[in-house]
Amino acid sequence: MNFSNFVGGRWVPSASARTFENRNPANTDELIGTFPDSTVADAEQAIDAAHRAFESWRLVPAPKRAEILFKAARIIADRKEQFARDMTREMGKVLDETRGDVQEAIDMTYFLAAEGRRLHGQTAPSELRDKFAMSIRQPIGVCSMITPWNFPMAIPSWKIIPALVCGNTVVLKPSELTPLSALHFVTVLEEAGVPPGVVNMLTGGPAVGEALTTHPRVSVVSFTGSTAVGRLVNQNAAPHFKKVHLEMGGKNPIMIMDDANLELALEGCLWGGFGTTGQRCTAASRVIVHDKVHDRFVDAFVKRVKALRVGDGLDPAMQVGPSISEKQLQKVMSYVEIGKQEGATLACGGTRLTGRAHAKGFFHEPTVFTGVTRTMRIAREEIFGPVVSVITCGSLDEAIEIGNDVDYGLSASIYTQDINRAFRAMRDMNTGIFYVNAPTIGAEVHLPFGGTKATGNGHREAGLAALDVFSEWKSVYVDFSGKLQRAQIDNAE
Ligand code: UN1
Repeated sequence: MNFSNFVGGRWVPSASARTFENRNPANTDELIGTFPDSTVADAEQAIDAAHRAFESWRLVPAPKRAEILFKAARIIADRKEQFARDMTREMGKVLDETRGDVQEAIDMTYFLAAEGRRLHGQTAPSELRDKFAMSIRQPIGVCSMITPWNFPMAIPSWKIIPALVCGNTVVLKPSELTPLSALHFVTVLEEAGVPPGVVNMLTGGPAVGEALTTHPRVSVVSFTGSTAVGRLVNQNAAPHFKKVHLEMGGKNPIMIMDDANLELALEGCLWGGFGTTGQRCTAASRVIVHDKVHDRFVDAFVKRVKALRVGDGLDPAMQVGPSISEKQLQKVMSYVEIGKQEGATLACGGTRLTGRAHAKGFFHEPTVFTGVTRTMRIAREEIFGPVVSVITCGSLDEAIEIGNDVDYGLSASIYTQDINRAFRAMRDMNTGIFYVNAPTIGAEVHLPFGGTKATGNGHREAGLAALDVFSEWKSVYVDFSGKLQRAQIDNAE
């Protein structure tokens, strides 16, 4: 199947006529489709279309914009199963998880579409007589969005829906590894009645990304991906003072105290560490365990990790899918080597799976390193694969210190029965998301999502915080006194 770009309300090939292939990471014999390998000229056309559409879309009453989005949510809900299956085929994660990904897009669409009847500003008394004061949100213009492959429908929804409800227009470049799920989402928006040019999508590589982050007509750039690329995005966008939202890496710890419910902690570490094959920015890639329970925890954890079933995500018996690509798998394998060389103990896993069921995909054994120290690269760098590093600690203070001692600050969690410890950790972990007695993954759509330090640049998506990325405040003063009144002067005593 040959898929197209969506520009100005029409499905069109790239002007280059070049395409690239999208293949199933669980079985590379399966071609999902070919997609346009777009050029800078294609990106310019999409930006122009979005720029033209902005003038009319911004004037559509927000509740009307919202009606279209509600309809889109209903259509996605109707097609959830098909979209989930296609997502597993192109991305690899197991069906339960791709259903969750589609559900997250539905939830986000309902949640933020409802803002069409709110988009609250403030009214405040004026310091002057016969004068009215208020603030309102205004749309900004063309928003470009660069989205990753690990949440191929959810993350485009996190960006597109708040942008649209606020009255902006969109140019989306999804990851080249998962364009089909983004295309499904955009197709639904078209079907629901989003007018031509309001949402545009084009597939392609870094040249398109560069155009979307440098073009003078783009006002907002929202990017989710690696910290290295996020830095480039920020630099590209700086000369024109674009508003930039960045959501980047993580090295998220689960802290297990000596009073923890160990069975619960085990389940959390399995899900947080190996769910989505460890390919979440929120993945629990570090487990910091109190030394009093360390051995007991590790024994049970390793047993359970060895029992995880790795394979094609369409098979309901499987719990862990493939890595997304050969390149990503190579990265995982190189970190396994790094861990060994650094002197960590390989407690289980560590090898690519190449048997008959795995030979055509990018499968790797779920891997646990123990005896990891906080200075090791496997304890500090984002691996984005099925590798968990276990570190010991002697106290809550030490766990928090180790937990915070990385460049990233996305998510963290603690397992303890002691409410005082839980609250101290909640206060002292320098992250954007924190969990008590739950793993580091599992954020819900109606709360802000994002992180501190090298994870982000101070913005949040999801929750009402998403509106702040895609709107600007306008403060409005209406003087109905009929005379010149000077603030700070005419009302001074
Ligand atoms: C990501 O980690 O890349 O909180 C996104 C979660 C999901 C979203 C994760 N709702 O785990």
